[in-house]
Amino acid sequence: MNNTAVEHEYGADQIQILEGLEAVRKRPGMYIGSTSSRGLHHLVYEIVDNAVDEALAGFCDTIDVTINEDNSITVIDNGRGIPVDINEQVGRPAVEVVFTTLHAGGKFGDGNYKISGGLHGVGSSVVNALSLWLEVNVKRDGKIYNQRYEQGKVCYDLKEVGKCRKNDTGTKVSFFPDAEIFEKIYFKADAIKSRLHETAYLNPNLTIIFINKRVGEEEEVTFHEENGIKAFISDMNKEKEKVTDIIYFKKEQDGIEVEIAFQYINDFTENISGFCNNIYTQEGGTHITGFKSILTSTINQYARELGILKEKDNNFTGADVRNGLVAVVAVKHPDPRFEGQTKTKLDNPDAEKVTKSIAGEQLTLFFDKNLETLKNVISCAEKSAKIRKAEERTKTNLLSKSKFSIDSNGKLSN
Ligand code: 28F
Repeated sequence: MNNTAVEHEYGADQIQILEGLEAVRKRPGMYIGSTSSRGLHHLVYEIVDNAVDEALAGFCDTIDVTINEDNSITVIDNGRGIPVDINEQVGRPAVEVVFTTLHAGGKFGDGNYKISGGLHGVGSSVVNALSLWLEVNVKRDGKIYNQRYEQGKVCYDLKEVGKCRKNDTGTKVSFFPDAEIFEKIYFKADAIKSRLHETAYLNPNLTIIFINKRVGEEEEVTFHEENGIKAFISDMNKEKEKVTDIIYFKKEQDGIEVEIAFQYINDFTENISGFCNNIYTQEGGTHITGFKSILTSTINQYARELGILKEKDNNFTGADVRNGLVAVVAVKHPDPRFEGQTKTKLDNPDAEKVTKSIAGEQLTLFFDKNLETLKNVISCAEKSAKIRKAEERTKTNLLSKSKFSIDSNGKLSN
């Protein structure tokens, strides 16, 4: 068996494949955002997300993530194992196609992987292209298969390296990032742990084991969060003075699932974290907009019904209503679109519509039955409105007392 990429002979299909991965190495930023430490860690999350997809499909419940002593990464899942049969189109084993073809892996449109993330929609082949070496082991049908790649190139054909019990299945991927590509190749244990913990909150059925084998940093941590995003909120607010209990609901409509947990705390802050298909949407998007707008209108409506807002009063602003709010909004969408600077802003209009519809219904159901909680939420908004109005008055006073004013362009002038 030849063990070097150089000696491998390529057919026309393989050459096309290589050109695909070569494109990834030429412009890595297009596929993983950047070649900074952030992009480096993206490699780990890309592989973990594939394992999470297998869990979402219902075939895997445990994922191991190891930083090895040499700073390589190993991710293991106990799913079905990536198929090893020959792909008819390419004439190569499916697993090889997954690692050597850009966009292979059936992330979209094959029914199986309906709710996978696909932030950059790239997956295993991109990690392979950007790794000095990558090895995959598949346990399937009582056999253990192995293949190795270097800088994306096949080192040897997929080979059987052992036997296992027929019901023992899964995928193991190890890789070492390519220092030619990345500014730094040192993995930060804390960053990985925190992302894995987040993944555990979002997938309550999953157990994720983090192992660090680097000398002097040895540790093993298990993440399993049976209470899902409720536990996420509860942990975030651990040290805070709570104004309400945690309010939680999860519902599906038009093929879109909306899961929301929130709690008010006695703080002049707002903290809303959005996720789509397990991906943190740093720049927000339609799911967040939908939740914010329905929360604002719902609270204003109640405040009027209760006579807390009088006819002459203005509505609470969105910021008033979110004063003290800590929330997680997690949606599952069959075909997510991301936009924005870092492609972390959900763009699907139907996500806004469905979030509004579900949250509107569930908020009303909840507040109708929990008047005390409602009153506490409204008093958070009142506090914010009071401060806001005082600030507005101060501003007006300053302006009228001085010879300055705001001109039609919104600029301070005299
Ligand atoms: C450590 C990282 O990547 N796990 C994965 C699977 C399982 C299947 C799959 C993956 C089928 C043909 C594309 C198995 N059996 N962990 C992982 N587990 N991919 S990735 O299928 C990929 C498609 O080519 C799988 C039946 N269907 C799917």
